[in-house]
Amino acid sequence: MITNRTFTMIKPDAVEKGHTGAILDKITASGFRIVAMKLTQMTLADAKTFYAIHKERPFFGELVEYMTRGPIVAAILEKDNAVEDFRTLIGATNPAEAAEGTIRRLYAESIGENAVHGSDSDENAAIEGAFHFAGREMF
Ligand code: 3AN
Repeated sequence: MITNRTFTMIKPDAVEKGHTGAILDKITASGFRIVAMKLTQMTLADAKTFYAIHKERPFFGELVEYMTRGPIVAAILEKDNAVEDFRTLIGATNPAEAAEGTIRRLYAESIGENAVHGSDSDENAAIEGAFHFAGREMF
């Protein structure tokens, strides 16, 4: 198991608003190396699979609709302690509670449309990275 990698998505709201460059700049300036990256759009089936863990939650329909409405930037990132350090960099799920200077505080609108995803464990980072990228797309 690779433990120094995490998976992120710059979500449709942030891509739509033109924040992609600023967010990538903050990520690389914080010491993360981009291992894999692409602009892509999830299908309904993709989003339902990716967020299957949330399928019983009341916001599931809204989440799937939002995540499929436009392109996202998917990326695998590498850094020591990547999962935890990236969660710190993006801030709390609810941008109103996210710390000053975090990506969600700077660029997210709401708990539903919160600009970026960050894996919550090494295990999920590996699963989520493999969901979006083939081995030959990782560098
Ligand atoms: P995080 O993205 O911080 O790990 P999760 O895994 O609890 O948060 O939630 C996954 C995604 O589901 C969030 N990024 C957000 O888009 C959406 N979400 C979470 N909680 C809510 C909520 N209470 N209402 C609407 N959408 C939510």
